[in-house]
Amino acid sequence: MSDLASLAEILDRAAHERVATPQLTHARPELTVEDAYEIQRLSIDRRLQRGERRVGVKMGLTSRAKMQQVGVDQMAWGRLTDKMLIEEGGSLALANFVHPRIEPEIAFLMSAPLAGRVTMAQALAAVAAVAPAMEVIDSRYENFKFALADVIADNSSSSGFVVGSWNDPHQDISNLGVILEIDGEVVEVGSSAAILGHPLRSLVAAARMVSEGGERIEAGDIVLAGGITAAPTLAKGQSIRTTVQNLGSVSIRVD
Ligand code: OOG
Ligand code: MG
Repeated sequence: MSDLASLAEILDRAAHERVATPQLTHARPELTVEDAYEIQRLSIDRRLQRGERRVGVKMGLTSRAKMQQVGVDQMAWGRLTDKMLIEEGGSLALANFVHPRIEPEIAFLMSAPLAGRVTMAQALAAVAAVAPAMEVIDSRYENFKFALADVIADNSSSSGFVVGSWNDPHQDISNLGVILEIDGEVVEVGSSAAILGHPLRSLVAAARMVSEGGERIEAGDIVLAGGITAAPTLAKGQSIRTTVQNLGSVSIRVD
């Protein structure tokens, strides 16, 4: 097994066994961003070999609130599989995660592939629908602490996501109010503008970054644009809801 494949196995096992692992860069400070994306690819390949199906991609660290929370100030992307999808209104079993957090997001459903350098208009033309969404992030690293290469290798912390009703994308989504409620109490407020000034910019960045990784966004893919606010830690018994102005709400329970 190659060196990067053995690091991929460590992360895959940490996710599978729900046991946090030391940051890779502690022992391997020389790991590059390129190495990290290769580790991510190899670790997701292990899941695909177990029968999971790729359903899209997620962008991360596209808002200042998120960058500040985790102390990493560059965008990263990750892969979404069908096993990570939580049914809207459904529940998440805390026992399946290490130390999960939740964040309000906006999801795009793609009607056409998107790759390389594209304009915002080209990106929009490839979108079938837009929805309120939430991502469950669950760093496989101890204390939820990581450097850029660590988090990329760890599929940008992605471990679950839930998508609300799909809406017509031909509307102004540049500055929609967003609230995150836990048990009916508002815990975070923000705007879709927190995502790079406009959520479509995240899709533009995703097209470029995924292409640099040798893949592309496909028709039928779901693309998560990135957390809008800081992400609170989940606890058993909570009811979580995100509402995005004009797009609707999406909710889950924590069991
Ligand atoms: C890194 C992943 C960030 C987002 O939406 O910004 C992310 C993390 O916070 O663990 O998913
Ligand atoms: Mg996210």
